[in-house]
Amino acid sequence: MILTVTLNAALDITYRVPALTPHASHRVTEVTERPGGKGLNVARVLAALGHDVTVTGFAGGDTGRTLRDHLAPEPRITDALAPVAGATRRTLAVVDAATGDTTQLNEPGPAVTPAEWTAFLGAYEELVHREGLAAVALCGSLPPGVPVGAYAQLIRAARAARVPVLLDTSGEPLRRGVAARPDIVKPNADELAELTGSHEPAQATRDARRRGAHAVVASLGADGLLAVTADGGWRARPPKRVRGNPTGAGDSAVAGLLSGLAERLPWPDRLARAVALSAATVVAPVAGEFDPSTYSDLLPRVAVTGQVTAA
Ligand code: TA6
Repeated sequence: MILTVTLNAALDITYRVPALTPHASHRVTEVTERPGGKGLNVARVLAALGHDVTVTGFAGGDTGRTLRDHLAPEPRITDALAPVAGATRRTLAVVDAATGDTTQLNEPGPAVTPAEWTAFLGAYEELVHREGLAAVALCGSLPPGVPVGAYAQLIRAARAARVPVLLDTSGEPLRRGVAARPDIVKPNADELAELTGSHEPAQATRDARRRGAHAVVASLGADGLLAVTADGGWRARPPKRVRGNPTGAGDSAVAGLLSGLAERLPWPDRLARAVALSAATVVAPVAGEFDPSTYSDLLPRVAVTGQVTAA
């Protein structure tokens, strides 16, 4: 079983419009509504790969209820979301059908009270000590009221329970989380530059690892992944560029890394899976889903090459 944590869960709304023009009114041609926030997207991809997943974080209000209703029929996903008095946020992705470009608008999320946070911590402690837990993923932004060092705290609890933990967040929660020594951290190029001050991905990835993470896997968008780990360094590149909606591509990369970890695959195989899943998500219309035929077509063609990792 894999546990994903989405403290700032969301109801992801995707609008498709023929062409997005500033200052114009638009007819929406297609609407989709899915459980979202990064850890929930990761969970749905893991479930599609055949893994059992427990999801936690916060859910509240009508949006929280709708989100949980969407999760209920998923046979491999167990809902362990904690209650919050405020309403779960919505995120809006507007896809321009003409160009394929996506504009993303994310609400801040419900205010979490100190009592709600304390109750969550108790439930999380119990979850990380469950028999058979293979890995924990901590994903996404923090809702208002949750302490900025929250991920560092959750990483320490997972490590104390001897469960591998992956972190995917940004800003100060990422900085503090990395210092708490997660097993894997997966920043994108902007998050990595903000963390280290370096815009050179190879140097920034090594620097992020020196700050405490055991392995750093940087997602470089259409250029694939760059990994620096205790076992070596690798570059994984997709065989071709795919066009589509990149929302959730990073979440699918996380699902690839976690599933590979749970299945004890060597690093190059985990990275190939992460890159192929990520590209197959760009082709799918919404985050948290991927196109299976694109995935199986790309997987054997991802190029994984060793990299020199010395500073
Ligand atoms: O990665 C895509 C996505 O997970 C969307 O589904 C949306 O819910 C959003 O990102 C949440 O990201 P945030 O960083 O605001 O927690």
